[in-house]
Amino acid sequence: MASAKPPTVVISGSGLWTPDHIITNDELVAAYNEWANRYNARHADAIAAGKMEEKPQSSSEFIEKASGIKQRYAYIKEGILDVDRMRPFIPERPDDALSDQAEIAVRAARQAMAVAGKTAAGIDAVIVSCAYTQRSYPAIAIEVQEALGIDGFGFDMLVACSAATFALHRAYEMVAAGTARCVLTINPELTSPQVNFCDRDSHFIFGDVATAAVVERADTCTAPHGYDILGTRAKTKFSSHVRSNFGYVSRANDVDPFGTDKLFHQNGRRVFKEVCPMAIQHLTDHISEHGLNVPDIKRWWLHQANINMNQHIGGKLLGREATFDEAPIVLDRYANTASAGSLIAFHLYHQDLKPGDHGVICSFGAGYSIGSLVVRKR
Ligand code: CO8
Repeated sequence: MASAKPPTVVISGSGLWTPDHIITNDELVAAYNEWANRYNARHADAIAAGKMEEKPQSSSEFIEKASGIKQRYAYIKEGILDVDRMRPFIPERPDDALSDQAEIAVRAARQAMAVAGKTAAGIDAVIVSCAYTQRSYPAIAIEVQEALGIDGFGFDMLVACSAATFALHRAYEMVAAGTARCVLTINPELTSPQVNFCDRDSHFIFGDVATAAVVERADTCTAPHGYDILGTRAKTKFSSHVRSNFGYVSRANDVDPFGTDKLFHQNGRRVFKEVCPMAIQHLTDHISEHGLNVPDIKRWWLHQANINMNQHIGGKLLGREATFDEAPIVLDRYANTASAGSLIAFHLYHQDLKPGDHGVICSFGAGYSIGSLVVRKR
C-alpha cells in the first residue's frame, strides 16, 4: 500500500514582544566602570600585592566594534545600572499570578496568533523553548496554554541559542505526522537575570525579548504571508565554551548557587572560530539537500550573536558581503537575544518576499547547536 504523502507544513504567523526599557552601551559601560572603580579601590592593597586582579574598564567603542551591539532591551531596567546591585530587580510573584516568562510569552503568542488568524480553538500544542525557564515545573508552556485557553498539551524545551529553531522543527514534525493540527512555538528570552553585569567580557551581550510562531498545515493556512517549510536540519556537538552551571543540584553541591560560574560565561573567541565553519557547512549542506544554491536564497534570517560572525558567514556563503536585504541585522537594536534573534529578523523582514522566493532561518550557538529551516513564500 502506498504511504500517504505528508502534508505541506507552513509557518503562518509570527509575533514579537519588545520590552519597554532600553539600555544603551554608554549607560551600561558607565555603571560597570563605576562598579570596577569601587571594586579596585576596595581591594587596592590586595591588587598592589598581586593577590587579586584589577578589574579593567569597559568601553562603548569596543562593544560596538567587537559585537555590533548599540543597545539592548530589558524586561525590567531597575537594578541593572545600580552599582550596588548590578542585576535586575524582578519581584517574586505569588503562585497564583502569571509568571514573568509566561506573561511575555503570551504577549508574543497573541500577536503570532492574530497574524495567522488563529484562535485558541485552532491550536493543539504549545512549545515554550528558550535558553532558560524560570522554574522547572509546572512547565511555562502549560501556564501559557492555560492563559490563552488552548486545549491540548504544552511542554518546555531548552536548547540555548537554538531553542527557537529546534522548537520549530518539533512543531513541523508534529504537524507533518498529524499529531497536532497547529502548534504555537514561543521563545520568552528573559536573559537579563543570568547576565553577569560585573564581567567586562560579557556584560554587554544580551537583551530580553519574546518571539512566537504558528505552525500549521498548508490546507488550513489563511495567512497572507505564509511560508512553506521545505525541510529542517539540526546539528549538535558538545562544547563547554559557552556555559552556565546554574541548576537545581547546586544546593546539594554545597556551593553558592549564584556564583559567577552559575551565570552566562564563554570563551567568545573560541566560539567564534569553532561555530562559524560549522554554520557555513550546515547551511551549504541544507540548501543543497533541497536542490538549491546560494543565489537561490533570497533571504538569510541568521542568528544574531555578533555582527562580525554574521558578516563572516554571509561573506563565505555569498563570496562577498551580504546586504541588509539578504541577511538582515537586528542585533544593533536588540543585542543577542539567545534563541530569538533569527526569529526577530524573520518577523521584521519577511513580508516583502514574493511567492516562490526561498529563505533560510538559522540559529547557532551554545551546545554547540545549529538549527535551520529552508522555507518558501506561499
Ligand atoms: N571593553 C573593552 N575591552 C574589552 C571588553 C570590553 N567590554 N571586553 C573585552 N575586552 C578586551 C579583551 O580583554 C581583550 O583584551 P586583550 O587583547 O588585552 O586580551 C580585547 O578586548 C579583545 O577581546 P576578545 O578577543 O574577547 O574580543 P573579540 O573580538 O573576540 O570580541 C566577543 C568578543 C564579542 C564576545 C566575540 O568573541 C563574540 O561575539 N564571539 C562569538 C560568541 C558567541 O556567539 N557566543 C554565543 C553566545 S550566545 C549563546 O550561545 C546563548 C547562550 C544562552 C543565553 C544566555 C543568556 C544570558
